[in-house]
Amino acid sequence: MQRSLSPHDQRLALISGTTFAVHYADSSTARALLSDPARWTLGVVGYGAERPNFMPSTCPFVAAPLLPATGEAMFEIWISTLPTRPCRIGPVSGACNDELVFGAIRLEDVADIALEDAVEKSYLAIFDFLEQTGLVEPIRFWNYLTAITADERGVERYRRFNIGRHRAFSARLRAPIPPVASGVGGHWGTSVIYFLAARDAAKPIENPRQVNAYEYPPIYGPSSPRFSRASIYSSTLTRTLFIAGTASIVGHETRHVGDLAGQITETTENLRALIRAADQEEACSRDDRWALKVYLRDQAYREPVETALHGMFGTACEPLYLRGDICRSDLLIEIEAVRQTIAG
Ligand code: 3EB
Repeated sequence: MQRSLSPHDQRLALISGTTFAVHYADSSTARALLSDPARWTLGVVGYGAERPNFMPSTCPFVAAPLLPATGEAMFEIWISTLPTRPCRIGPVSGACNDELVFGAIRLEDVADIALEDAVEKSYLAIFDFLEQTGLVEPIRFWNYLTAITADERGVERYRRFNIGRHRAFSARLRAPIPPVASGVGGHWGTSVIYFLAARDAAKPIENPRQVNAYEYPPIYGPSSPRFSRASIYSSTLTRTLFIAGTASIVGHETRHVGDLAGQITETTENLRALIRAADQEEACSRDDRWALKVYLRDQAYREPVETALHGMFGTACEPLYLRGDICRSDLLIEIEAVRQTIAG
């Protein structure tokens, strides 16, 4: 059951049409968003930026180890039209309203701790945080690791990451299907995990063109990657489609190795397939608001991706372009999306 909003909160939510939204913003837009009295902040992620001085110290902030592909510092801002309150439990900090919580943790990613142990410990802390906030259904995880495909004492770091995530999910995740996630490598600062969770669970959507990642064969590592590729989260006023894992994979195999144009086409096909699958579950409206985030192994890939996305989404959508290593070294790009529709 969803809790109903107070008349005041309902009015505020209706002004913006949603109870939450994500904005990808440069510094001046971020400053304006954060000072808007009709909006509260769930959390902010900085790309190529530490906490900016215009941000109140109570505002949850985490610096991602990924740099913007444009050079200029960028911010991912999770806004709420309902009042939020900061939450901090152990090493996890964030903010919540009555239906949604944002949280982030910096990994203890140091040489004398095996990555799988740091990841398992971090996820266990996240599950503790969810229990304490009472918003126990994880909706979306972002896993940003430094040197994601590098070797760590004979085992690739992404494989170690999967082992740790698998252990924690086996112990604590209640849902049979894992939530939507991103696993991307960065080149700067500290590994982080940040997330959204809610009172009510999202409905998983899978890509008919791809093997579910949590059912990958063991050639990709001893523990399969625990994530699903899309889900629909329905809240009081909004229906949100989360899409991830659109890299150039068909079945479970990488396609178009070394061929950027081929990978872009395959990625947009994966996006389309997930949108189709979602729309079979719930009809979409014309008032959709899209937020796209693009990971590029090389910032020179930006122009052709921009052209493809322009063709698909038009000019209404301004993607956030990041330099990020997709977790298989033969994958060149990945696109994730948030689509919000006002519930009828
Ligand atoms: C893939 O589809 C590409 O490990 O959380 C995409 C999204 C990928 C999330 C994760 C990995 C993850 O297998 C990589």
